[in-house]
Amino acid sequence: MEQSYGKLKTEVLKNLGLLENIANQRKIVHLVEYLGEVKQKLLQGRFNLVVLGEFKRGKTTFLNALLGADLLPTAVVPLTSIVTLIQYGERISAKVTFLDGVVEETTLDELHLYVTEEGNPCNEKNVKLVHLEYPSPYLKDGVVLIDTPGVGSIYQNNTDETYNYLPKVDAAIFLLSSDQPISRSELDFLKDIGQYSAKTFFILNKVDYLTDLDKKKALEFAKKVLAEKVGLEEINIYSLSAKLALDGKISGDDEKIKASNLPAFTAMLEKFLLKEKGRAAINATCNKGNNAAGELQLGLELEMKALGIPLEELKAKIVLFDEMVINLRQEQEDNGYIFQGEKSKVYQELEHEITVFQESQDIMIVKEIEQEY
Ligand SMILES: Nc1nc2c(ncn2[C@@H]2O[C@H](COP(=O)(O)OP(=O)(O)OP(=O)(O)O)[C@@H](O)[C@H]2O)c(=O)[nH]1
Ligand SMILES: [Mg+2]
Repeated sequence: MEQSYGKLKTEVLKNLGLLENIANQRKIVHLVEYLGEVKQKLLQGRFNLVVLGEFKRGKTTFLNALLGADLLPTAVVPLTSIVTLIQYGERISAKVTFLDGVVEETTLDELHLYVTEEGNPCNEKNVKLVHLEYPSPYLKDGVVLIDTPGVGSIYQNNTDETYNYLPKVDAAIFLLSSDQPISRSELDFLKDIGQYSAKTFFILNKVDYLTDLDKKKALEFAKKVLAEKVGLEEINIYSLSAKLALDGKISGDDEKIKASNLPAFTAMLEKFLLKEKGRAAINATCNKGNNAAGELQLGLELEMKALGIPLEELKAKIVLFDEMVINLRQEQEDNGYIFQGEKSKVYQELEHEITVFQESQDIMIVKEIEQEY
């Protein structure tokens, strides 16, 4: 198993290298960078587990609950505006990377000044990413937990931030909310995620709002819609309350944690990270390679088409030109005949006039000679 994983990894890295070469030759800088990053990620064994969903589904609260601390800011209004990466570190630290490449240390207390719509409206501070380090067992072995801005809110910049990050997703945790039935836009978003993510986990959050009967109905509805509209049969949707789980973890209340149903999800996640992460990483890398290959192919096709258009036009022009030459020759010939005809007509008339003139002159000369003699 380990050997076949190693072989697969080598094969995938080789193919990514081939794509990188093509992108390099064709000077497609963003693809060269992207493929380089994808290769590095596979080589270093990093795994991007990204929390995704529409705005206010409880993504950030869920991440806090998973890590057992109030790390990232949450609110009732659309809030997260910047992608935040959480990696393993023995001590807690936070760094802000700006769009110009400058990196600054910050504190958890000041995070809201960079990663929220309130503290950093429309990203006026030009933040690219925020990196946190935190000593959680979920983050061992290269797992990077990533919080993203919710899509679909009035803040288009938040939707764009998350969409721009999709190509880096290896696996996704997709949050739905039990107080709002799954929507058309959530289904569209899921299809987009599917292009990159090797595995998507589903959470139906905020079930503390519902009675057991309503919880069952909400779950059945979400499953039915995902099966019918996205073709996702046999999926597990974990219904839980991130808020209750976070409260329970912070206060050390095991009853609350149990009632939140978070343990059912974490048990599955731990198993996945232990046993299936390697395969998922390879699959996700193949998805990324396929997408890059698709982009390269599209570019080549467009270029070939662009080259083909003048060729076609040129051929048509040559045909037209040949026709024009034939027409001109014909016209020239016709004109030649007309010209010849006109010329002899003029000659004839001239000859006639000269003859008449000569005759009249002859008569006059004869008359003059007769008068003299
Ligand atoms: N009742 C209840 N409220 C929750 C739960 N999870 C989150 N919330 C609340 O929902 C609101 C939104 O939570 P956030 O974690 O900020 O949601 P988000 O998806 O990160 O929001 P954006 O980053 O703006 O997209 C907050 O007021 C949370 O306290 C839950 O399980 N139950
Ligand atoms: Mg958030």
